[in-house]
Amino acid sequence: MARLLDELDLPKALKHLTLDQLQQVAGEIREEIIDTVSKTGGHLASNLGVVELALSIHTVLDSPKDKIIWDVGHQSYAHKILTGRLERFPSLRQYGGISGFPRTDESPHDVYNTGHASTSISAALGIAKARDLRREDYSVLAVIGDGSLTGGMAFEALNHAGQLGTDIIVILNDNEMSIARNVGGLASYLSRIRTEPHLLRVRQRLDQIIKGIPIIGEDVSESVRRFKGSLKYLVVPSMLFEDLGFTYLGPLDGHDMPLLIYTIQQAKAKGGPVLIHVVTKKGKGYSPAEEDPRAFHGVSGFRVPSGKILASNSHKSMSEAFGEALVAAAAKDPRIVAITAAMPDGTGLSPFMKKYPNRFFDVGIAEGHAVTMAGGLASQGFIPVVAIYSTFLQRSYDQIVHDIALQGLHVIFAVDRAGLVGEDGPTHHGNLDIAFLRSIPGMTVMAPIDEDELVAMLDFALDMKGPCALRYPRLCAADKEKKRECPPVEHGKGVLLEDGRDVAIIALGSMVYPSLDAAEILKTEGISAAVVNARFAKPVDEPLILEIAAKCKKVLVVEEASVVGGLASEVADILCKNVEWKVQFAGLGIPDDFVAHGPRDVLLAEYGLSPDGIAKAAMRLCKPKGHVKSSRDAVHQAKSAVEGVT
Ligand SMILES: Cc1ncc(C[n+]2csc(CCOP(=O)(O)OP(=O)(O)O)c2C)c(N)n1
Repeated sequence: MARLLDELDLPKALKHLTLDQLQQVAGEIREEIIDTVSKTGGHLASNLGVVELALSIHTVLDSPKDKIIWDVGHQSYAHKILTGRLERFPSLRQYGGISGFPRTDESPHDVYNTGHASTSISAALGIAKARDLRREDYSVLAVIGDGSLTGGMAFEALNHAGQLGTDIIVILNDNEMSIARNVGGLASYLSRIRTEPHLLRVRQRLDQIIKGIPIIGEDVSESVRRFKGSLKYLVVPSMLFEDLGFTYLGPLDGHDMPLLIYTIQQAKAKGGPVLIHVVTKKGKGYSPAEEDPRAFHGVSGFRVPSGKILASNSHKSMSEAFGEALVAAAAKDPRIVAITAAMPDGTGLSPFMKKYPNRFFDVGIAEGHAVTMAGGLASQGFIPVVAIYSTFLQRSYDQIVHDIALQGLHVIFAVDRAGLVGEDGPTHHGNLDIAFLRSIPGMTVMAPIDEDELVAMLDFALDMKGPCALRYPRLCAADKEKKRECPPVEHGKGVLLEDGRDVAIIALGSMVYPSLDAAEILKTEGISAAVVNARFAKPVDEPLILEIAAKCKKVLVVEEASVVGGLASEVADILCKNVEWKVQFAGLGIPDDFVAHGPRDVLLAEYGLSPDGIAKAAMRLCKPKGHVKSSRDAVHQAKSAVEGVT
């Protein structure tokens, strides 16, 4: 049977559908999402939970004239399907395909790029004020999850919106989950609202009212006029949101489209800041995801009938190795405590959480608070280990500077997902950490080449004084037969792995094994390459660099990080200070640009951060004017395996 989804002129046509037709479209969208994400990977459970919500919003609003902002944006798949991207949907998160997050350059219906949590209300408020200043007339609506509402910025925006009093609709999508179960006083507060008997009665009364009115179009507007007085049934006085200056409507069943459509209409008619609290089921409509929304929050591929998740890689991840090592260290030292900002699974801290619940803190999506809380613990003699993805650590820059480094506090930052993360794309790549951490006085920055070195570096960091960051990607596995010994870690000391005459490759962290492979390729070209494992991005091993540069006269620095402010710039500084040798130098890293989404190995190859690319860069140094023979084209070689999803 032909799908309605293929026939309708969306999103406009939604306004003319019956409830049965809307429900049919909801089912078709769910199937499309499940089918696609099973192949491409992505944020399955969050998206299945908001299908009715997206349909209801687009039924009432008139996008792109009306502006819809999806917080984090990981739940925007139904919105994408409804706004002209059905055909391209199978290319979700693929290289050259559509993004897994809203992108203004992808569609006029995506009015604001998102990817990091808790930004939607601020952005919506800015857009609403722009509308007011120009005396224009459109609705602005932000959808934010209960997890993302734990981020401080969301509260800052709620606080300000209440003061400004402008027309803005915030839909709080409450599914009781962040990635893991949502945490904190706010989560308990929402849970109380959901279950309060008085409110249950209000909802029953409201259901009766809604059942009596037609679903959409003019009829609803008419009903809204008739039921203007009924708004009081939706308003619960003296609540947090009311006190902040919002009209609060809810809590509502977020899968009940007539109720949602009616309430969004009501919110539009009411004006001022309105918060609609909807309760949804994460993973709705696909039982494996309903049963385990945590596992299906972000998945690689899976088999649709059974729900069996296909492992993206059999190697132990760096995150797991870190988590296990921290548990072992904590057994020996009771001062060790661990902090995550809503990512216990992704950062590998779940075993620590289970083993040492009293020494483990999930602070919610609150990276700034996580860091300063670590500072407080460190000031009292504890050794906090804060595990945060590189991209989200950007949120806590001032806290690292002001609350940790300035006071010389011993806090360890486990900077996971450093470098290119793959399919999640530019909002999630972690290529700036070296640049922003290196510039902080007193900071030590290390990058391990594999799990063994990560464990050795963690032990070293735990014994150190002062702030220290370890940065690593999720996977950094070397084939067993290629695996290098891990000599003891010494502060600011690198390791010469391969001696050579013609060119020195100074590699950091994840780029060390590819550089060793590059040295093999170079051998076949008759070039003898030295390979240094830099280990430290700060302090850098100046004596070793000078020694190897003096010998080879050509230096190539390779790092999976931005070339601006990275290790290469530090090495260039060192070499410049020693002008008596004429050293030829090149840096290979991530260019000064935002990197698109796609498989990590494809992206790395695109920037020359593959064995072949590194070898080519080294050859360019050695044979600057000559023809550089390519052993193979790494971009086309790269597999398109799906990497992890945050
Ligand atoms: C600043 C920041 N920290 C962490 C994350 C990782 N992250 C992505 S989605 C998510 C949970 C969001 O929960 P919620 O808003 O309730 O949405 P749900 O997936 O439950 O619908 C987290 C922690 C992020 N995107 N941004």
